[in-house]
Amino acid sequence: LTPILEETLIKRSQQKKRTSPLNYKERVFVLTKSKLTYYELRAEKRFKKGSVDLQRIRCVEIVKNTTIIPCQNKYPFQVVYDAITLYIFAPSNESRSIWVQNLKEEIRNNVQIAAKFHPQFWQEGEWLCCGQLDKLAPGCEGYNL
Ligand code: 4IP
Ligand code: ZN
Repeated sequence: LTPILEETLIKRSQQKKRTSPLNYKERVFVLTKSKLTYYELRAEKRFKKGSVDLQRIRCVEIVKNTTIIPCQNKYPFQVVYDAITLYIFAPSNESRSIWVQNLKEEIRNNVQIAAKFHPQFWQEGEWLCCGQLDKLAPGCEGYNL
């Protein structure tokens, strides 16, 4: 499948387990018609680290940042799927806009688009936007595709 977009971005660990570390990794992100996949680049070779089926995505939106971002890229956006929020950091506002725009376009016809989302980060056990302490707490702002 020909890629729609391809760029080196930074991602925050998704912390799928309670014990998962919080860290930031540079990854090559590739968007196709069916998947968002990220690879580690080592010795000029790509190693697949993860992939999200576009059909499972419920929300893609920029993150309104109110804190210091501890990685080089300062333009965050979020990809919400299943019960997980994947935070990705773009190097510029323009790059972020392109990713958000293209992802939104590809998920347009998804059945499970969110009605609400969290506009700020989940950090240190709370949603910075609304102060809710449950990672699965319903979104606090209306979502528009
Ligand atoms: C890993 O930390 C990486 O950040 C993984 O990212 C991440 O997986 C892991 O989170 C996290 O534990 P270490 O490299 O220090 O082990 P990547 O896959 O890009 O290398 P995700 O799920 O974010 O891809 P958990 O929650 O999956 O363990
Ligand atoms: Zn919130």
